Amino acid sequence: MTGHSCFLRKKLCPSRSRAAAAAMWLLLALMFDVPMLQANAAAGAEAAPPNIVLIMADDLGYGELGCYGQKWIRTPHLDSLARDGMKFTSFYAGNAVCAPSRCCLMTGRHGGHAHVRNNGSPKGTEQLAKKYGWEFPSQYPLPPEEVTIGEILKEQGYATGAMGKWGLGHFGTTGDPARQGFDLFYGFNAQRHAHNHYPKFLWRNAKKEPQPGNDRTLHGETWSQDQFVKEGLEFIRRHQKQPFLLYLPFAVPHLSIQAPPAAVEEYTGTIPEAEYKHRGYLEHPHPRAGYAAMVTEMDRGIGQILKLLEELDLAENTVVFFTSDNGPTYDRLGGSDSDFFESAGPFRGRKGSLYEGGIRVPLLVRWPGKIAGGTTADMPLGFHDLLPTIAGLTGSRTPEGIDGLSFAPLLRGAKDQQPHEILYWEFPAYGGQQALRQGDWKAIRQNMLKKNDDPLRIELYNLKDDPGETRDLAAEQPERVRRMARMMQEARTPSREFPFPPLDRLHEPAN
Ligand SMILES: [Ca+2]
Repeated sequence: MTGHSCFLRKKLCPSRSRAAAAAMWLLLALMFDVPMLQANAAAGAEAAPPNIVLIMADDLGYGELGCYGQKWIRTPHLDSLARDGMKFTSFYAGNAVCAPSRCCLMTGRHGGHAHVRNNGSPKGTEQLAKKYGWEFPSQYPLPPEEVTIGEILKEQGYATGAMGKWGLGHFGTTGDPARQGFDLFYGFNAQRHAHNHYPKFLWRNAKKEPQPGNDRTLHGETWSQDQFVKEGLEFIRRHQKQPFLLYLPFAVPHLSIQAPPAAVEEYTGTIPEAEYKHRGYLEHPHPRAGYAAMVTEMDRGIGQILKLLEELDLAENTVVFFTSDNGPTYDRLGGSDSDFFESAGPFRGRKGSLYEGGIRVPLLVRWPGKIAGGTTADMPLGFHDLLPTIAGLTGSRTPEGIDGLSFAPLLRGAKDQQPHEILYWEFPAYGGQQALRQGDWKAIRQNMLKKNDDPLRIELYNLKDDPGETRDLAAEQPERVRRMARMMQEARTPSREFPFPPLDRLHEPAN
């Protein structure tokens, strides 16, 4: 297991001074031809690098925001981000479930090179749990050599805070948020801890903080998501005079369905409920209303963050991102109802699937005065692009060897944004899947780890003509299938921690 000595081996660049950061930012702003900043430079004013607010929902589908066509669930503040910023219609999560997706987000690597490729805990977690008093098994820790968004901004003199669900390694491991660039972490470290939104405690860095009136049943007094907003507001106030990164990975609308009663009541009269057979997670008396309430209450919290940015006169110099870590839940698990809400929009598949519904997610980006409001971008991009993009916007370094690209030029309205040649995913779970997108074409393999006569069989879809992935064109396009199979293999390196036998065998030298 990784320990403190490992962390010490991690190469951290010396922190640059604030003045140097500002000078670097100014140079970058000039290079990017930002008129207002040029004016500042001409006047000798010191332009400050922008703050970054990176908000992520958990298991929120492509179709669950008003600005993406949602009919039942109200999301007025997130809709305002679309109106005032850029909305992306072909943006992809790093993977089909939480931990591997978050790894891509944090490190700029796609699923074929990411260190974490599945949920779950590594060997030795039980002993560590005893030693540190954890109550929930944690996920595979990010290793020390991975460079995160937190680290590149911390090096630039940013204050860095994360409030919400982490899922990339517990305290005492190399995945500890404090060892991955975050000065302050507040929330759920382990994913299972977040399966109840009225927890008995939340972590403030490595210290447990009791949550008043909560006993981890269906109801409580202190809704964890409101706590994240409260901490986020406090973090912004505390760091308003310096550049900051606020990472807000909410743990909703992931199950269990739990929301403050007043928020649920807003929906009990308008959303009809239906009979269903409950399984998994806690049972809510009004599951559809409760689900909608989780999203709307999160939206209300995001509204408070946006309001504070205005009040402190920080909105103009803050880039706000909103996205989700994977698609919506399936089969009425825990009372969720993705069919009723059309949570995945027009797409096939749900959480856990590499069909579009499991990985295509909303992305909204707002930066007043820099990003034109009400614009839409359809270029295929993904989680691994957020690190280099944030680096591009802030003048931070981009670690070498990552898979992502900066779409900062696209945000600024450039017409010559460099596109990806391919997007790639692999997921050794939910049957075992692999997928690759090239232009409008999508190749996908399913059930690779099940009993399967041909685990390498590829389905081929044209997403432009058939966004719902209903017509498999593989038999009609054998040459394209062969090409894409080759690209799939070239896009990955095998992982010791996350073996994927039918794919790993392809990397072994032929006898
Ligand atoms: Ca998730």
